[in-house]
Amino acid sequence: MNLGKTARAASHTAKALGLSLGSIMAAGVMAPQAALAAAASEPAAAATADAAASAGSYTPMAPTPGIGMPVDSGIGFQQQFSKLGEYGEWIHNSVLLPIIAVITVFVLLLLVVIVVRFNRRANPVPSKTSHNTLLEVVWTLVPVLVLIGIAVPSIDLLAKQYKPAPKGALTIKVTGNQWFWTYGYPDNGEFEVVSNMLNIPGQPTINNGVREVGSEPWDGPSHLEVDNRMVVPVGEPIRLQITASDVIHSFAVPSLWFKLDAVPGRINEKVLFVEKPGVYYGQCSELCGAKHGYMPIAVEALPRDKYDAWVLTHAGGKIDGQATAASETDYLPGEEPAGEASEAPAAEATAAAE
Ligand SMILES: [Cu+2]
Repeated sequence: MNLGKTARAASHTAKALGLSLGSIMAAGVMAPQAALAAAASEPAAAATADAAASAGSYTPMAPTPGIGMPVDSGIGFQQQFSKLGEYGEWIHNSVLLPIIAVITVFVLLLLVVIVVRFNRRANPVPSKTSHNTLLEVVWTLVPVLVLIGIAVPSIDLLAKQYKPAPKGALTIKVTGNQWFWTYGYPDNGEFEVVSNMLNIPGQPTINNGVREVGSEPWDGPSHLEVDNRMVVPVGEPIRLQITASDVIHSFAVPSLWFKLDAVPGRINEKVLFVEKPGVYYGQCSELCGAKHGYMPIAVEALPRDKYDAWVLTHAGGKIDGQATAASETDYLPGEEPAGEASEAPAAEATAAAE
C-alpha cells in the first residue's frame, strides 16, 4: 500500500471532519498507521475517528486526597487554587483573625479588671465619674480606624471578584437543575455535559442509570463525585455564565473561591480561574428542594492540550478560534482586562492621525 497516498487521503478526511491529524496522533490516541487507516476508511470515518478520539485521548483525572475537597476535622478554608482565593485567605488569616483575636483578648482583660478592681466589696463608696473626654475620643476613633483597615482589602477583594472576563476568554454556561448540573460549551461546538451525582453503594438509588461511586479508579469521595465532570482549561480566565432551569441553585466550589447564584431567567457571570491541574469539588449552595444535597459539582482542570482532547471526545466538539486563548497575564487582579487594554493603541493611532 502506498503510505504517502494514504496519509494524504487520511489528512483530507480528517480535515473534512474538522480534526487535525497531528492533534489526534499527538494526543497518543493510537499508532500513526492505525490512525491513518481509521481516518481513511470511508464512510464510517467520522464515527471511527470520534470513537478513536474518545478511546484513549482522555481519561478522567484521579483527585488528590484532601485537595479540592473537605477534610476530616477541617476548620479553616480549603487550600486555595486561584489568585483571588489566596488573596481572600490572606485577608482572613492575616488581617481579620489577628484583629478579632486582639479585640477579644482586650475586651476579656477589661472585663477581668472590672470584676476584680471595681466590685462592690473593693469600692464601698462608688465613684461618681461619668465622663472622660480623652477616653471617649479614643474609643470612638480606634474602632473607626480598625473598620477602615478592614474595609480597604475587603472592598478591593469584592471589586476584583466581579471584574469581567477579558475578551477571548473561554465561555462555559452552567445551568442548575433539580437536581443536577449541565455544562454548555458554546466556544467548543455547543455540546452540553449533563452531570449527575454517583450513587452510593448500599444506599437508596439517587440517580437511576448512574453508576456507583468507587466503580472507576478516578472516583473521588461519595456525595461529591459525578458521572460527567465539568472540565476546564487550567491557567486561563474562564467566563462562567450561570443560570437555572427551575428554582434558584448556587454554583459553589470552595477551593476555587467561587460561589454564584444560579437564578432562572437570568444569567450571572463571573470569572473562574484555576492555577493548577486537579479535581475540585463543590456543592449546590442554595436550598433547592428535596435532593439539594445530591447535586455536587466536580471541576476537572486540565492543561490546554488535554482539555482540547477532552473536547474532541464529544459529538460536535471542536477547537475553534481559541488559538489566542486569554492567558493568565490578561487577568491579573487589579489590572484592566486585556480587551480594554488592546483598544488603547487604536485610540493613539487615531489621535496621531488628527
Ligand atoms: Cu440546587
